[in-house]
Amino acid sequence: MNAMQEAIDALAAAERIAIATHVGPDGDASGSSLAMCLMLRGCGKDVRAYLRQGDLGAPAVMEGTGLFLDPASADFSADTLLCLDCASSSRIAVPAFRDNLGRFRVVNVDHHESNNGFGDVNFIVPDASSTGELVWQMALAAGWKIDRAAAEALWVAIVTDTGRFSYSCTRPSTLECGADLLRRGVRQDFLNDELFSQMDLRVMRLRTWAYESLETWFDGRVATIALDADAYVSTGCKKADSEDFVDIPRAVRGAEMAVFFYRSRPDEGVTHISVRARKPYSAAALAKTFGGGGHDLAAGATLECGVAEAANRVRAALAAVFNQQGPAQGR
Ligand SMILES: [Mn+2]
Repeated sequence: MNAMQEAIDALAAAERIAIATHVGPDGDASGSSLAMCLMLRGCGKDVRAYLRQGDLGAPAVMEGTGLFLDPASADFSADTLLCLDCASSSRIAVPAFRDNLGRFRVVNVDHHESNNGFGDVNFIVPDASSTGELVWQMALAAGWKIDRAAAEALWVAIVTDTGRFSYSCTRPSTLECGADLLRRGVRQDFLNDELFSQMDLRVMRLRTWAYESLETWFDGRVATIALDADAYVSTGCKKADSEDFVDIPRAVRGAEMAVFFYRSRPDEGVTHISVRARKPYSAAALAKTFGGGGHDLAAGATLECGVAEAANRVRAALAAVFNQQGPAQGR
């Protein structure tokens, strides 16, 4: 029997289902969790989905997020635990569940290549665009009713993980999924505007700090930004607010590699780097130099020093790659 059918059967056999996703939930995590909660309730199941309301961010616009329960209130009354978009059990955002997986039948649905198959039933498709697309496939195969609210939750999941159907993970099946969701009444203009075209003023203020810090190295082949704790403190922002800021240096035309240096709290004695690279350069190779990791296109690491020193070290490491010396360009 195939993995998807096994997962469907496990949910069909369940009476009481707890749904959990990863810490720091993104749109795929919250959207696939909400869609599953709505659809399985539609099948008459007793379903509890755990996700802190305060962690939702822009996806809070989805209809039905009031269903999400505080992870601190989670108990062990469910017979089945459905983990969504969760690459490892240590990432589960319900602390009580992490070390007690044995108390449930665990159904693990995910698209992370690194997923170690911690479930009793595992439906893992590494080249799927998103967990949301896998949930949609399950819904069609199982015959679960996808009402507009569920379709919109799946839309949020998929547009988040595919960058609005633009990243390389977008496949023909992803667009077929999008088309099917639109036919179910998804208000894509409203949702996309809420998710992508609006930003808190404090985050926009932090962005201006980031733009101010922009530098290019090696004749513009490397672009960087750097934010120290004072930028976060003075704008009232957190680390999570700057998750996509590496796209700022990456957007500099001619940049083959982009690096974002940041230290988000005054008491943090380290500097994080987020790295992006265009072929044939490898972000992971640079990150590994500093004990980090990731993929060729995107990687990260943490350096045991301040922001300025981190920039010096990274620049020295990149000098070997870009085979050039000399003073910084720009700035
Ligand atoms: Mn995902």
